[in-house]
Amino acid sequence: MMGEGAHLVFMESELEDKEVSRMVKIISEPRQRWWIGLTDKDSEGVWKWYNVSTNYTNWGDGQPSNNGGEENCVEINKDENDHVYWNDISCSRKFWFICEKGFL
Ligand SMILES: [Ca+2]
Ligand SMILES: [Ca+2]
Repeated sequence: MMGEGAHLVFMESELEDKEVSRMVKIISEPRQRWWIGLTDKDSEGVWKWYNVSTNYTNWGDGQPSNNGGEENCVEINKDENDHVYWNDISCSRKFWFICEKGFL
């Protein structure tokens, strides 16, 4: 996952989130899910890009929900209205993923 200096994308600002959302709208089918690099697995409810706390979030309605007490990773997907939002979900799911290179 960390090969070649790439890692799951960190969207640390609205600008970066909008850029990733723009790409997802182009490449994604509706309701197709994509992993991003946000997690609260170290401390429930404390969301971090790998190990850096986040100031910016773009959660969907009712998220993060921590369903079943085990939603510690974050996917993004676009809904039928072409709106891209974040959702916490079990880390064991298998989705496509979005990586970035050259940013930390
Ligand atoms: Ca959680
Ligand atoms: Ca959720």
